[in-house]
Amino acid sequence: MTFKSGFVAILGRPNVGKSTFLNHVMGQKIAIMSDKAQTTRNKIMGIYTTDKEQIVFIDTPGIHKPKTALGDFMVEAAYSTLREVDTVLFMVPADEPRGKGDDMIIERLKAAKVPVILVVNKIDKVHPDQLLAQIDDFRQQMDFKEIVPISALQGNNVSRLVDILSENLEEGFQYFPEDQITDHPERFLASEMIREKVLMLTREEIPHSVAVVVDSMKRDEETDKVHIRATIMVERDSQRGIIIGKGGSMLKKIGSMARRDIELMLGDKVFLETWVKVKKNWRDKKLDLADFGYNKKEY
Ligand SMILES: Nc1nc2c(ncn2[C@@H]2O[C@H](COP(=O)(O)OP(=O)(O)OP(=O)(O)O)[C@@H](O)[C@H]2O)c(=O)[nH]1
Ligand SMILES: [Mg+2]
Repeated sequence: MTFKSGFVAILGRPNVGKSTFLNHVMGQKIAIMSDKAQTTRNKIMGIYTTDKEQIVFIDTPGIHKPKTALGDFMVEAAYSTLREVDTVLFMVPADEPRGKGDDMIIERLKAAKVPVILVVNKIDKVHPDQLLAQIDDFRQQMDFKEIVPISALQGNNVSRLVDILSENLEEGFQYFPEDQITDHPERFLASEMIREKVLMLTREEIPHSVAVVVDSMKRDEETDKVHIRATIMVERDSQRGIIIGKGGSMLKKIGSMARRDIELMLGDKVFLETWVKVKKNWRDKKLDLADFGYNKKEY
């Protein structure tokens, strides 16, 4: 039997459920998720391997009209996958009409000449009639290889979509060892899990203004725990106050929720130490962006 493999990008507007889909397929949290738009900021691989195939999914930042250098980085990172993959999953929500953002993406997809599967997500939120109208509308915009309605949250039809991808794979290498699930190191995943808790617990401009950097991560022989030191970057003093909270209560909550997730990922006890630092307007400063993991060379 020949081994088959391929690269598949997941593209779409912010908040449509791309990372939720990736995590459902992988059966674990690789990409953080939230109800805030623009949660994902880097390309993140989810490497799905069986004894006969390897599908390398690439989760991408939601495509939007960028207003900062960070936004530019995110959108370019998403579009850069068009040059790297065999198939694109273009994800749209079932419960929102096609908008300018979708049209912009469709133009780029047409130009890229990569097979595109339309994935209509969040079908749990609509009546079947609305789903059919949505499919009809998108079908008229471009030629899709397939159209697959799913609920990434509840898992409906997700395995059907993976089957369709499998059927279309071509003979190829096993690019990654079978036990490798992503391309990012554990310290990146740890920093993301801390950022996810900030997104979960804060509102308005704070989720967008936060970056998290893991300064060190090493096993402490005395306590037999992984000791992680991380810094939460914000853009203003007032944001620093909110993240720390009354008597440090907010930071404590962020830390203990993140620690539980990181322990689950590492399968190890963790001691997490968090600091909050102000870096004025870091989202528009090239050097800061690179320091915080948003480096163009590392798409
Ligand atoms: N009801 C419902 N909600 C969903 C579904 N899939 C995702 N969501 C919710 O939609 C929100 C956004 O999910 P994400 O997976 O973070 O979306 P994303 O497309 O990765 O967003 P960005 O990273 O910002 O581009 C979260 O609150 C999810 O729980 C679904 O099938 N049904
Ligand atoms: Mg995402």
